[in-house]
Amino acid sequence: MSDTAVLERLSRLEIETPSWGYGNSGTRFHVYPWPGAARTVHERIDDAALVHRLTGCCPSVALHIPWDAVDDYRALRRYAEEQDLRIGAINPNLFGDDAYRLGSLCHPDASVRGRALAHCRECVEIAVEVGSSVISLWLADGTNYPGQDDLRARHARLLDGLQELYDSLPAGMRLLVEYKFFEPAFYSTDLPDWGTAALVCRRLGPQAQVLVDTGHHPQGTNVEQIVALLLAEDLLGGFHFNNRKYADDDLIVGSIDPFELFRIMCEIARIDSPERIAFMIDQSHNVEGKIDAMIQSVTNIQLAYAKALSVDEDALGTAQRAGDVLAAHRVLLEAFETDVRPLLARLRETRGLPPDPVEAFRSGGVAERLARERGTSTVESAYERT
Ligand code: LRH
Ligand code: MN
Repeated sequence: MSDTAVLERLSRLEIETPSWGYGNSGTRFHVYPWPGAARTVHERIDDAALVHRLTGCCPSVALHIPWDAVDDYRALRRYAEEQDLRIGAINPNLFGDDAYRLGSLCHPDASVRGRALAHCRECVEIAVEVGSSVISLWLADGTNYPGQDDLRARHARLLDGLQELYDSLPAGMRLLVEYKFFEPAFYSTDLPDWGTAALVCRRLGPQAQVLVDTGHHPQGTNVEQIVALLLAEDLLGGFHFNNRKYADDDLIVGSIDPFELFRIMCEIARIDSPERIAFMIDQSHNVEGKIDAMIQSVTNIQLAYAKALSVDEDALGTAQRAGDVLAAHRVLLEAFETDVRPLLARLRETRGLPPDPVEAFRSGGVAERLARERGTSTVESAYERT
């Protein structure tokens, strides 16, 4: 693909940032407060808008309910739009409530399942009010011990609950179903893998698609093959980009395995119109600054996509058809080793953006100003709350 064509495709890439990535977060061991970290939904929207101003490719922010709950969602929508920001995916929270000890939609008790469904429906209404067309659903549901519950009965409850939610979606709204192989459940998870999510989405209908969180797979999983398959089946709804070394570490995307991110983006680069895919980041920044970490994540995705778009598809096809294994592999290596940073700097300059948005933020004095204005707010970790 020519540089012009690569620039054209890159200019259409939109990455949604998560509101929860701008606040203080940590592990069950401790939450290390960051000076100037966002404390309210409005400050989280301010930071997302700043990331968009510096990168030019993050026009929407995902919300998590009730973490981002407000009384007037139309006012919140206006607040975001006044800063050229759209409100994107609405994430129901079916894990942050005492009632969900044994699950939410899969809970043995019908009244708890009803409560979970009511929350999801409330999130559909919120999505309508803020102009969002995406419900992004992850269930923490699962069990911790063999025998704790009937696994087939849980699956039946899952299908019933999701069917009722699906039936409440207005036309044009999508339900993205996110899977995860474990945690917080440590024996069985009701939505553990892409296969279960795909079966569920097929059963629900065309408004349901699979969300691939890149940190939600067992070690050694070929994530790009899952992406390729979901694309082939028109079941790929979106991504939660992050990176991990061990489990669901939620680290900066591309920070541990940039070659994996490149391989994933190669599958995306091969489709003509990736616009229907929700490219979203899902990270928590436990020991680093939130805003520059988010901008670094955005530029890492842009880098991987630019490299993927510069794969010589003709040479690759020729080598594959000839069964020349190494030649085919070397075509990919050539693209991965290509320094596309000048191309990205050019894209940014043509749009009046800083060539290196991370540096622009870090040298702009914004972090210091936010620390002065917002101070440092402490958050207790799970253990400390006991
Ligand atoms: C679960 C998950 C999910 C979010 C949460 C913040 O691990 O990936 O997408 O709800 O992180
Ligand atoms: Mn996620």
